[in-house]
Parts: sequence; structure tokens; C-alpha cells
Amino acid sequence: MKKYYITTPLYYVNAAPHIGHAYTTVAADVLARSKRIRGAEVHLLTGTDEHGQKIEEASKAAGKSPKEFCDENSGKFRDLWKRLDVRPDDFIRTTEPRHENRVRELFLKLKERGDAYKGLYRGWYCVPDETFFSETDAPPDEKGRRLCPNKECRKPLQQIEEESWFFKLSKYQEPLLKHYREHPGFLRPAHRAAEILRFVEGGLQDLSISRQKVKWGVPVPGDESHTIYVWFDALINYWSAAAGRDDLWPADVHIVGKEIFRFHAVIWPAMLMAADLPLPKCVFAHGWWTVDGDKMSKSKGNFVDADSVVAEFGVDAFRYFLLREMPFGNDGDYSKGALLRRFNAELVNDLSNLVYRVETMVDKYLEGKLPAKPPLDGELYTKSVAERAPEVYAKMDALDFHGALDAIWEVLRGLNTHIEHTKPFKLAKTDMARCEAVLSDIVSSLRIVGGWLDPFMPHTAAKIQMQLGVRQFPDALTAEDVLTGVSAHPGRIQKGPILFMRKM
Ligand code: ME8
Repeated sequence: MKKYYITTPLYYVNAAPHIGHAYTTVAADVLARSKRIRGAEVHLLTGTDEHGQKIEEASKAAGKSPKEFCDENSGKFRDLWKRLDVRPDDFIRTTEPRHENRVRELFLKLKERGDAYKGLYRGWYCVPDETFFSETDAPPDEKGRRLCPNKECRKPLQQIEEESWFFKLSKYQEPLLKHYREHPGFLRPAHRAAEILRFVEGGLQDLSISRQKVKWGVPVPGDESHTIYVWFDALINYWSAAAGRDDLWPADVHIVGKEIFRFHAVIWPAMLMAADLPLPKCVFAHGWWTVDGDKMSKSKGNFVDADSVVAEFGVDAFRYFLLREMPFGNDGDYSKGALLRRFNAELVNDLSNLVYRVETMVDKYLEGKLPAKPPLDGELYTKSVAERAPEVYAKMDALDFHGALDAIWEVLRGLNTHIEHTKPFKLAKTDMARCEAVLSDIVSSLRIVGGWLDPFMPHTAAKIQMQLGVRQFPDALTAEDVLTGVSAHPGRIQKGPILFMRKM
């Protein structure tokens, strides 16, 4: 059976991972977990991009062989994902034979069809972005310099004049436009899709796909003085990782940052068309993080390292903040102040205090015991919570993580208000049966919320569910399970330690 196949970009190993890389990868993991909870078979792929001029130069500067340099740095990504509770099913490195063989295969296929041909490349190249620019893409500035036209980069370009293999990208202008028209969900979000459409409508030029001066790459089959252009090489990973299996390709969603949307929305689908392979179902380009209002850069030295945030706030709060702070397609700003505000207001006040308060009441008034099923038939608050489940999951499926968390927090705030209205703390003195009914209804609601939180904050969700007796049953519970009483363990609530403690 076809698995739901999710990919992240393959990260360059010339720099250590930072919150930008963590963002995409955590988002992919949340999507994967949210699908698995509902019984889907999922395959999550991530990995590292290890060839090309940038890595060649970085390894030289580090006094290491490219292989040694890549082995060391690829491991940093792999290890970070473990610490961030990201559980990929596969981690691919572009220097692995399983990938390099597929790159050769695809190149030969394009050559056979006449879609790869030899010519002369004359133009400009940005090493940090590993991107070619024509004379007109990158006109000289007022000082006569050619700078990378990518606003995020603006580094000086190198002039290149060398023999090169080309991919007939221009041939795919019409087929691409047709595909975009016929598959409105292919490029997301919509506002970024519009940019791509304008770009392709403006005309496509053939793409240089080999370098003569770069030695660290996959040699062009039959023309070994060339290596394959690093982007042509790297994009193929999504397919090479799926090769030889019939349960993965085509990918369901490639999650990428907005700066590499064009590669995934134009070049990659054209390559697949040329190779007669099915296209991915969707490419989603999320926005960019700045830090305290600034772009992260070497010169500013302001890269935020995920480990330092995790050391201070914990992995769940970090994952939560990344996906909560802004809608997934938009840009946003990271600052410790913003994290602290959300931590105290949302994780401590709205969530942790609520869970602790409810557990304390169940402990105090009911000696921790709950009836097998909430005894408020017909007027269950839990029902209104359960009714939100389709909305919450639809938002997760649409990669609207921010929206899903918004909906979950509305429910949490609603529960806080519900406690103020029903006053179980007063009922405990006047009507014990009703107090028990109200509290068990609230506990049921929280059990549902615990399931929703699981993809975002696996530890916190596990704690909630353990404390509320859910984990005596396998895996996460659906809203229906809770309503039909499958979950309702007649035993004791285990009032647990506080989930999040206020920070200064
Ligand atoms: O581009 N905000 O690798 P890369 C949000 N190797 N996300 C960010 C970010 C930020 N400030 N900075 C980085 C490459 N990212 C190629 C990809 S794919 C076949 C090859 C994330 O190491 C975001 O996902 O530069 C972005 O697209 C990716 O890291 C770029 O990682």
C-alpha cells in the first residue's frame, strides 16, 4: 500500500544546523505524527546535501577531505533530529551510492531523450546559493559589482565561462503551466504559487547541469571531466530514496523554505516530466525566520542554535513555539521575549495550570477516582470538544499547524471558562454526584486535547495522557473512543508533576 511520503530539503553540511533547519524538519515530523495517530502509514525522509563547490570550498577551509568533512557534519543533523524528537524513517546523504547511481540513471535517461545536451555556459554563479544567473538576471550595481539577486544573499557572483551540459528546461514551460492549472493544490501556499506562475509564464531558459571546475560531485556518465550540478544531483534524492519500492513514489508533500521553492516548483517537476516519472502531489514553501528582526547570517553571528533553546525551555516548548508563532506559509521573527511570552501565557497558564487544577480537584474531591463514563449524558462538554476534531485534523493535514494550535487553544480557554461556570470546587460542597459528573466530563475533554497535542509535543501529551489514565490503553485515543467510554479508565487519575513551570 502506498505510504504518505513526506520530505524535507536536504541540508547543506557546510554549516551547523540552526532553528531554520529545525523549523522545516519539526513541521514535517508533526505532519507525520498527526497522520500516524490516525492510523496512516507514513514515510518521512530527510538528509544532507553534500556535493558541489560550496562544500568543496568549506572542507578545504576546514583542512579536511570533503568526505571526512561531510561525514562529520551530516552526523550533526542526524543527531539533532533525535534530540528534537524528530523520527525520520530514512536519512539520505547525496554521497551514498544508492543516490549517486540514480543520479547517473536519470541523467542518462534525459540524455537519451535529447533533453540533456552539451553547450557552453557563459554567465554568473552564486556559490552560497549554488545558483546560475544570466547577465540580465544579475545586472551590475552602481559600483559595477555583480551581486546575487537573491535578497537573502547578495554575495558577489563568480563569472563562469565553461563547457557544460544543459537540461532543456525551456521545453517544459507549457507542460508545467498545464500541470499547475490542472492541479491547483500542487504549489502551496497560493500566494507563493502565483509568483511561480508569473516566473514560468515569463519564459524558461535551459539550465546548466554540469560543472567542469568542480571536482566534488557525481561525474557525468561518459564525460567524467564534468560533475553534475549540485541542485540537479540533490533534487533527485527524493526519488532515489524511494527507488526499488512501490509504496513511496510519488511523494505526497515536499516541504521546503520559500527561497528554494523555484527549484522544487519548476526545475524538479520538469526533470520528472523529462524522465517520465509521476510528479509529487504538493510542494509547500514555508516562510523564513529572522532573529530579533535581523536575517541570520555569519557576519552577524546570530544563528539560533536549537540546543540552547531546548536546554532552557525544553524540546516540547521549542517545537510548540516554532509552529505556533506564525502561519506556516508566512515569515516570522524569533526572539526570546516572544518565546517567553507564549511559554508563560499559553503553556503555563492555559495548558499546564488547567491540567494541574483539574487533577488536583479530582484528587481532592474524588480521591482520584473517575466513573467509567462521564455521567452527564446529553449535556457533555466533551461532545462539543470532540466536534472540533475534524477541524483540528483538517488543519494539520493542510499544514496549517498554527491554525490547528489556535483551535486547540480555543478549546483549552473554553475549558478554563467552563470550570468557572460549572464551579466543581463549589459543587464538591453541595452536590458530590454533579461534581463528579462535571469533573469527569472535563477530564474526558482533556483526554481528547492530549491526543491533539501529541504530534506537536510528544512528551507533554504523554504526560497528560498518563496522568489522565489514557495510556492504560494503546496509543492515542480518538474522540469517538473517549465518547463511547473506551478510554474511561475507572481507576485513579495520577496527579502528576506540573507540565510547565513559569519562567522569568
Ligand atoms: O538550500 N527560516 O540547503 P540549506 C526558515 N541543500 N527556514 C530556514 C531558514 C530560515 N531562516 N534557514 C534555513 C539547501 N531554513 C539545499 C536544499 S533540497 C534538494 C536541497 C530551512 O542547508 C528551509 O527549509 O541552505 C530552507 O529551505 C532550508 O533550511 C535550506 O537549507
